[in-house]
Amino acid sequence: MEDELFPRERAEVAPGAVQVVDWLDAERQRALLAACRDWARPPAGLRTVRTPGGGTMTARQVCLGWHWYPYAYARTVVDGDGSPVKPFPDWLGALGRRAVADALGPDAVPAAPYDIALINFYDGDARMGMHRDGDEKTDAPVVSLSLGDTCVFRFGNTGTRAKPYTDVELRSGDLFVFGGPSRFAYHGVPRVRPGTAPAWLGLAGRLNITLRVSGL
Ligand SMILES: O=C(O)CCC(=O)C(=O)O
Repeated sequence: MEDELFPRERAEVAPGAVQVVDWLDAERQRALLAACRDWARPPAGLRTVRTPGGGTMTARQVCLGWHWYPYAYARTVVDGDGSPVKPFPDWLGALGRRAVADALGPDAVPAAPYDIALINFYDGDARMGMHRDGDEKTDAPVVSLSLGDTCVFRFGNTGTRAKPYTDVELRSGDLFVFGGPSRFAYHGVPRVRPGTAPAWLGLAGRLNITLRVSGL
C-alpha cells in the first residue's frame, strides 16, 4: 500500500531478528514466484506434512537441497513420493547471503553456504504454530522471504511458545532474518489475510521461502 499515513520501516524485532520491508522488488518477486511454481510440481513437489501425533500442517511445503520432515532432514521425500529432493540453486544461496548482509550486516553472513530452502504455501485458513527451527546443525541465520498475501508473523523468545512475543505484518516482498541470540526463538504464523497479495503478482495465497544452512 502506497497511501499509508506512515511508511513502513525496517525494524529490529529482537536482538538479531530484523524485518526489512519491501526488500524484493516486483521483478524479483515475479521471478521467485515462477521458480516456486516449478519447484511445487511433482516429483518431490508440494506436499501436506504429517506430524508424528497424527495431525497435518495446514501450510503445504516443498523443499530444496535437503528434505525436511518432522523432525529431521533427508535427501529423499521419505514422507511422500520417495523422490530425490530438488537441488538447491546457487543463485538462491547468493540471495540468502545478500539478505543476511542487508539485514544483520556483513559480519553475520555465515561461512558455510545456504543449502536448504523450505517453501511454505498458505491458502484457505492455513497457518503455522509456534515452533523453533532446530533440526539444522548450525546457528547460521535463517532467511525468510514472503510473497503474496500479508500475514501476521509472531516472533517470540527462545524459552517458551508463550509470551513475550511480537506480532509483525509480513507483506509481499518483505525479508525477515533471525540469527545470533534470536536464532532459536519460537515463531509462527497465526493468521494470513486473504486477498491482500498485490494484484500484479498473480498469486492467491501466501508463499514463504526460508533459507537455512544445514551443517549436514
Ligand atoms: O511462513 C513463515 O513466515 C514462517 C515459516 C516458518 O516458520 C518455517 O518454515 O519454519
